[in-house]
Amino acid sequence: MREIKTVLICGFGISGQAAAKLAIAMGMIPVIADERNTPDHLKVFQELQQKRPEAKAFFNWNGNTPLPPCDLIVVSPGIRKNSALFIAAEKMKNQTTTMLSELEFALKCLKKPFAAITGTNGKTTTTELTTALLQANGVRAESSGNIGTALSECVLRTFTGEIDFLVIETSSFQLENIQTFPPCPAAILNLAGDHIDRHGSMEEYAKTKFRLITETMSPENRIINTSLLPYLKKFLPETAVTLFSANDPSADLSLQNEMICFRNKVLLDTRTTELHGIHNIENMMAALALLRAVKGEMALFSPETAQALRSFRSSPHRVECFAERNGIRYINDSKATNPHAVNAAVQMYGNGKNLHILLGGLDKGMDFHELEVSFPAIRKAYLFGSCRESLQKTLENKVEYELFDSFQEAVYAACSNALSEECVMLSPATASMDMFKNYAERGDKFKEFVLNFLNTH
Ligand code: UMA
Repeated sequence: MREIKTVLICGFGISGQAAAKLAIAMGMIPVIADERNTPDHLKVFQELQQKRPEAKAFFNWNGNTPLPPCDLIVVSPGIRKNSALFIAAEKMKNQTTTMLSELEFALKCLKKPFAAITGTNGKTTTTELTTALLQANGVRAESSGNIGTALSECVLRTFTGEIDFLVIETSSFQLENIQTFPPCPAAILNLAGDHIDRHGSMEEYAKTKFRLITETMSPENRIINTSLLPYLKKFLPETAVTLFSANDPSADLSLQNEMICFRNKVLLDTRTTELHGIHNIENMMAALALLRAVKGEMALFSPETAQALRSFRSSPHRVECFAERNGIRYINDSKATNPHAVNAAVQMYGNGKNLHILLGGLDKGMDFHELEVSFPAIRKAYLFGSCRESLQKTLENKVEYELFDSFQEAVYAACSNALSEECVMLSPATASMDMFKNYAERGDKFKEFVLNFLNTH
């Protein structure tokens, strides 16, 4: 990177705080702008100032205070292009001041190899699984990015020699401001309607995700699900890729008689793993394709790989069956923030009309009609959150439903109505931020309310 003295960091959440620490480690002076001011912001900023007294912060920034000149602008992923902060930062761009997303800034500072994963659903599981497979094959790998630890934070840890390889979960928000993603083993898992409010259309959203795959990469490094071939044809025609699919027997990684195969050679009996459902089989295939890209084909067949796949458990909040009482199963799928993810969970647990499903949250402008394939499995839907009325319109005359102002009341109602052989499932189809800090807090609250109910009834 050319010599940079001052870096303006827009947004001081997980990404901005990590980017500021990385900037100091790179010898730069961070200047922070954030439209909020919290005790955490102040505490972290004071720690930064101890290391770099020239650091400055503009908290509660509201557009009235001019931002000081800088050599580089680093933007956090949550900052939209139409926000006051983004617009002000963009005006500062000129021949000597460039603008990078936090992810791109961190990538420019990274000197170790890495792989990247994107898609609408399954990113976190595939990222964790790829890391586990690489670790099992002797690579000191770590997961980072949208998964919750900013890439800048992990890049800092590569400086101390703790990590040799990064597996990066990348979101469309993080890819939006990246012009060219550096070539690396990269997988696009699937694409379904999500974040359309931010990207404007499905086509724009897909285009953003496809920034991960470039012409300069080798076919082993370009990994996509067969279902994405129409997008590939549109964005990168005539480009060879590695394909994976549970529904396409001709894909490089395919499913045959419940066995994951690589070009017809059996790799794994899916019944011996703890990851259930077609979506998880495809997550395993993508992780295996990434392992092949990093360590070569032999690694696919190593006993360590098979052992790592069998012992892998996904993290909480992803179709997590956390309680079973009187024949009723309780499933926390708070991570399902779009209809495509809900449909995958319903495919796993739906059996006749057996689901009491909690749906609702923040409206991201998505099309809930995609949920219709799940309707036959729903006994009753419990609608909560700010998008409950748009969900109501989709369900009207098709599925029994009830509207709730309080999340706790919705959970209690589902628990009281469920009978033996049925499931109470939180698989909300949308983001949590209207009522909760994040999907993890929503999932934790769901589990707390269910367990309270079970202990008192
Ligand atoms: N802020 C402003 N002005 C704005 C918007 C935000 O000042 O217009 C400030 C806020 O006051 C806050 C900070 O910016 O202090 C927040 O920045 P941010 O929204 O970029 O969030 P981070 O805390 O940096 O977390 C981000 C990702 N969040 C988003 O993309 C919204 C986290 O993904 C990610 O784990 C983290 O970086 C580390 O890489 C979360 C997410 O919801 C889990 N991702 C979406 C998803 O998975 O669907 C994309």
